[in-house]
Amino acid sequence: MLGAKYDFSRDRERRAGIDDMVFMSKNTDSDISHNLKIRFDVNYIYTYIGPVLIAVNPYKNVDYCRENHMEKYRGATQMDNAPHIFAIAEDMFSNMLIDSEKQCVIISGESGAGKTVSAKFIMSYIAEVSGGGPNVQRIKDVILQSNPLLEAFGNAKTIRNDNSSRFGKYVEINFSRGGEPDGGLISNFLLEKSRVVSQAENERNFHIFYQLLSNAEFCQQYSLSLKLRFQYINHVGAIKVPKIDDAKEMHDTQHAMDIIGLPKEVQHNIFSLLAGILHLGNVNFGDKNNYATVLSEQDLRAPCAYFGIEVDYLKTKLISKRLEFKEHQENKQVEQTFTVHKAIFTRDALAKSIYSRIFDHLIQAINSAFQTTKKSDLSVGILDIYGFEIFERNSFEQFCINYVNEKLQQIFIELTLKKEQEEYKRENIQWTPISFFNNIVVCDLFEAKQPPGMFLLLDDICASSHATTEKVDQSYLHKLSSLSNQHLIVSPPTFTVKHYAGAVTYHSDQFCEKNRDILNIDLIEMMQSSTIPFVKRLFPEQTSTIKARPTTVGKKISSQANELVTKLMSCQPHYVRCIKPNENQAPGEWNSSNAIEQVKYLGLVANIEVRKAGFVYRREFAKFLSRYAILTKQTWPKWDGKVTDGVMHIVDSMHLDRREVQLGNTKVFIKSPESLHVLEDMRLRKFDNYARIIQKAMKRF
Ligand code: AD9
Ligand code: MG
Repeated sequence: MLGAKYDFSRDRERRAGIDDMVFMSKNTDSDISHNLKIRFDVNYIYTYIGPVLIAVNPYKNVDYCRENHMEKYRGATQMDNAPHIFAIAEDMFSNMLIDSEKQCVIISGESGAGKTVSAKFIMSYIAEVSGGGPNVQRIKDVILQSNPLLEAFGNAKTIRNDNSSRFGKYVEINFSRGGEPDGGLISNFLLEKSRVVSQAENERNFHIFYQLLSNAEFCQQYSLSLKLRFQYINHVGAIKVPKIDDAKEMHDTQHAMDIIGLPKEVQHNIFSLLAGILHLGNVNFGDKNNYATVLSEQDLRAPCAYFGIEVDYLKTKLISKRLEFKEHQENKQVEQTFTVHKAIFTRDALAKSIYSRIFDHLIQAINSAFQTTKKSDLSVGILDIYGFEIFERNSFEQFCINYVNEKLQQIFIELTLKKEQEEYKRENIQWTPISFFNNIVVCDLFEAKQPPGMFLLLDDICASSHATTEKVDQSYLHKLSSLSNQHLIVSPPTFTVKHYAGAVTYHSDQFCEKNRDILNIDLIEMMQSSTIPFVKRLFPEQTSTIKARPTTVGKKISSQANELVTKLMSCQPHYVRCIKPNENQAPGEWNSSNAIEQVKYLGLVANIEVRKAGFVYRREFAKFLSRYAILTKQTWPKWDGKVTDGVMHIVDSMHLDRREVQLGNTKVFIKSPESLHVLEDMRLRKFDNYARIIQKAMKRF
């Protein structure tokens, strides 16, 4: 059903509200929210602003997102159907093939707004419509099965979302010239590993722990039981989540591990390390004259067995570390015993490190299952990261997460608002400028080099200070107050950043510890002494070459975010902006003030205005010509004259209003979607005719 023309009477959803908000007569924040509500009330969640898709979370399964609805979008243009996530996926896939351009989709919205679900719809659609063959099917399986696997280890129940992503990921799927997936790459960002050792009230640890505990066989094998009190999971009272079937998900996780190609032995290694982490969390410390002691040696047995290390080794290294010094020109060593606070910190650092290394191992395993060897210039990238977060108490994790969201908003502004306007200027197109809030000032506040932004100031403090952590965090606040920036207010012990999505107050305690994030060398060496080869492999570093000033979390996240920006900027971008209709994860409930708030900070009004005043379509002359060459005899298969004459020949032959089209210096601009529709429609019809002629000709042979 190539390019089936949209049938108005068939889709009742199209009768409600306006499906491209560029055509609304009034477009304040509340008009936009109202239009989304009207559609939501008739159970339709998708709406466009030009090419940008707004997706409202329905908190229930809707029939038009099922697989059997994909066919309708295949080969169709955005205008052929009601707005849909599959139309965005189709657009990416077909643009990639037709224009030979890399594509990416940036999915944004606050926690629980539906980003991960949207990302999965896009992946499923692309897997469904792209080419076949056994090896291709294997790649598709890896793409699809990477989701349950990474969600088991990287998602958790938070108060905002029962399945909240606690890491960010960018999935690139590479294609052959014929449109068959032939590899891929997943990049991950900043797993919130502090969750392994503690969670806020009514939140859970990562799903995988509960999945393990839900399985009787595993419980027996790894000495686990829900009745046992594991400090790393049970102290906040959110063990079972009504909507999550941990036992079933354990099954899915194992299936995904099989598909990714993780050998059973490695799966066993991973599960026993997870059990080891839970048991490690139950090792407690006593205080003897301000020095820590391990309370019960018995508690060390289980973690040591699962980590493959000696009980005495762990016992010593949880409560002390080796100090090297020079005396009379000689190198000497002593064991320095920790306080109870430091011993707990050390135990937790070990647990977090093992967990995050397992997570990285899974990412590597997925990437090697993709077996990408060649660099591809045809790819589709899908960005799904944790959404903007405002909790009652916000710490370093929210600081990093919100920074990344700030960067994504910046790309959106750069590409859809600023770039668009700059392009009109550069191309000499007639145009009325629109004003909008540019959050680059907030990005600079985080990552500027000169004068140093908040990340660099934190690094300086971390590197220079040997004082107690409390003092360090205080001096960070002091340094922050020296920054004069209207988006930052310091009021110890907190500071507030005015983000594009609202003001967030951060508690500075543990900022330094969390930013340093180093595992002491003794612990690395201890893990390297493991009798289990897999454990050794997780700790491959040469301890003798570990730098004096290792990379901090802040440095890592800002360089990752900037690399990501560069990558995204090299693709043709698509956007899905997700909106959460209520705070209760409830179907059918619309909270207007929340929705208006999101519409406001997503900048949808400016988005509509820029779009309205601008042009829905722009392409380099040659690309336009090659896409629509089939429309006229003179341009098909090749136009011999000047490229702009060829463009205008097509425009005139299709009887487009000349006021609809402007030729810039290098690109052709088309004002309204209707004109574009005429071109697309004709193009598909011609291809259909062609296909029929070829089919007929084939039959004759
Ligand atoms: V977070 O930043 O990772 O905390 P997301 O990813 O934005 O967040 P997610 O996609 O996980 O949110 O959606 C939250 C829940 O809403 C899902 O688990 C689904 O139960 C529900 N949801 C979201 N979108 C849809 C949808 N299109 N159809 C059905 C949906 N349910
Ligand atoms: Mg998510």
